[in-house]
Amino acid sequence: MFIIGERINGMFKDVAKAIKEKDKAVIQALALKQVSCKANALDVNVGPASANPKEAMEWLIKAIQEVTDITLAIDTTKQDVMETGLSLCKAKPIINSANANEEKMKNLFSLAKKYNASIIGLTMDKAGIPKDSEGRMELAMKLVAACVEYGIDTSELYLDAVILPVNVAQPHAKEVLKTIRDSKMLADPAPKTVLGLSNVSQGSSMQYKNLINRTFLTMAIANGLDAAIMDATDKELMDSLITAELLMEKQLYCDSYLEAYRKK
Ligand code: THG
Repeated sequence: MFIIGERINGMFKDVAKAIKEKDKAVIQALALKQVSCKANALDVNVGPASANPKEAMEWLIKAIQEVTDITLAIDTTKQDVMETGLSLCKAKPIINSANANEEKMKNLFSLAKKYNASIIGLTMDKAGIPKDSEGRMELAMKLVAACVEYGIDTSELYLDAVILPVNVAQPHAKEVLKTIRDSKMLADPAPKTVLGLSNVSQGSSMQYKNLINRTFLTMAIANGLDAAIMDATDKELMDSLITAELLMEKQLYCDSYLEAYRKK
């Protein structure tokens, strides 16, 4: 599993405050903690309330790269913020995200080519998120076609079937799982699959959020999920991930497999 740490996101109060007060230490500690918990990349999102998102993105990336050269997933809906972010990355970046809207695909697949970036493609368009896997697959096909059109290897595409909060969109979870399974057949090499895992528990009762996240992650891994934007610092979530991968024969069994994974 390719783990993209979700914590550097202005949606979180501590991050929003650190951006506002230009408190680098808070961001750098979050970056290092996620890396030590085995994140393979870090999502970077200035959050909805940022007054100057371009400046905030630049500040975040510079702060992070003072302490680690890890892969960054630039998480923004704004084209200029995206390009600023991509231009600053030391490692090969990830665009988070494109969707199946024509204009958006044109802009973001061009940027992926220009910056040699991987690209997350959401199975949504101007009409929103389809209610079933068939609708999601139609949009996934458009994203795969855009790879071909812009000369991007289909293995660089991470299809995101967009999981919605289970408390308000319960029928979607099983459709997302089916989309993950079916996505593999769209191209050779197969596109990868990713989820913004914590969406699934947003708005659910606090006492069940972590349980919902780790149960859904386990199910998604059983259906072939390749990557997740998730809380790598959640120990029980990581234990579930490692165990699910073990049972899918993605890790070699040994009696102390959790410790062995963390030592790698
Ligand atoms: N797909 C892609 N990118 C994404 C998402 C996605 N980026 C953003 C988001 N979704 C993934 N990141 C998060 C981060 C936090 C939460 C959900 C998704 C979250 N936070 C808690 C809440 O809102 O209840 C806690 C917030 C807090 O503690 O303040 O749920 O789907 N490609």
